[in-house]
Amino acid sequence: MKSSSQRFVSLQDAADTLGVHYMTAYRYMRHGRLVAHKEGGIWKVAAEELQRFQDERSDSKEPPTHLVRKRQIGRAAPWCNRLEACLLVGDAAGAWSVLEAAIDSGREFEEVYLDVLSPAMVTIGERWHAGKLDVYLEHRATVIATRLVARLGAKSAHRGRSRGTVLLGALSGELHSLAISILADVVRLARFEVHDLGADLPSESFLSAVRHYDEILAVGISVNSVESRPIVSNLIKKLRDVINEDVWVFVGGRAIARQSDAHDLGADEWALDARSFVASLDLIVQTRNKVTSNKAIRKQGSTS
Ligand code: B12
Repeated sequence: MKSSSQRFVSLQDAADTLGVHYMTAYRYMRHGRLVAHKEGGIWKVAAEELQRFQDERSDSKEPPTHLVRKRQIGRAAPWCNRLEACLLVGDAAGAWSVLEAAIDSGREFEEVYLDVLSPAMVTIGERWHAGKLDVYLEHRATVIATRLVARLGAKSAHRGRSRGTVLLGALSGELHSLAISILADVVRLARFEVHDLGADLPSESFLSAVRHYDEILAVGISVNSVESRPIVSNLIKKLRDVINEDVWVFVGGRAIARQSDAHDLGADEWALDARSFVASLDLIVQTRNKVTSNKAIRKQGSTS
């Protein structure tokens, strides 16, 4: 609860005080470690809260990011293990009950997608890859997971003003549509309007879709096999002719390991996973809002 006597600083100032990048402070906030609220489109942190965060950090030396992530997944691990067991025996009803129980126990939808369902699929994939699972077991698990995503999407959907339109898809030869659906839902949870074009889409159809929508904020292309890179790079070249300069082109997926891979393909940005993708989209929106309000202030100044 805010009280009028409290002093607030912007998230950027909080990041400077903590000696971290803005995006890091932003992640602290998104993960609930630093409490902030939005005021006039800008994230604000109470001075007291910043002090508490600093004290906590100096008590326990900040763990490296990969440990923080492990700890989060750790919280969801029991659900993830139970879900994986249901997926492996083809128990669709049991799998849904696990997700419902995780939600009832207070797990956020984002956690359910990313720390319960996704790691269960990753482990199943690893075991299949290692030859420890027959391929039909992986296929059956994927079919159930796809149905779970449909149910989760319906349960977590919210109405309200969209913060921007995002188009997601993968090109011909790329079959990993489940990853795109999960990504799409997590981005929707952050109040963006997402058009999920699915996988295995011919480049020309991808371009038609992009032409169809007005005012796109970002286009995201999922790339899981290295062989797809040439057609992705080709598509991005063509995309530049049909989108405005301020539309962001992202690539992600298992065949894109770093930012330089994205730049080599002609994309503007890369995101490792759904959380960092949402963080980047948030930043884009924030920067746009800032520019728009600065313009408005300048306009007001020149007319008064
Ligand atoms: C299910 C599955 C399939 C299904 C897909 C069905 C479907 N409808 O999606 C089927 C059976 C078709 C399949 C086929 C293949 N698969 Co497969 N598959 C998987 C599996 C088990 C799960 C995928 C999944 O949904 N994961 C959960 C999602 C949420 O995680 P994610 O993929 O990492 O996605 C996140 C990020 O990558 C990122 N992201 C993804 N796209 C984008 C896009 C943008 C713009 C951004 C910003 C971020 C982003 O955000 C997502 C959410 O956080 C994975 C195992 C794994 N480790 O994931 C293997 C896996 C992806 N497959 C693999 C392979 C090798 C194959 C095959 C080549 C196997 C074969 N020999 O036939 C074929 C290729 C088919 C093709 N041409 O595309 C490898 C990929 C290896 C690599 N590139 O590193 C994996 C990792 C298995 C393994 N351990 O080896 N597969």
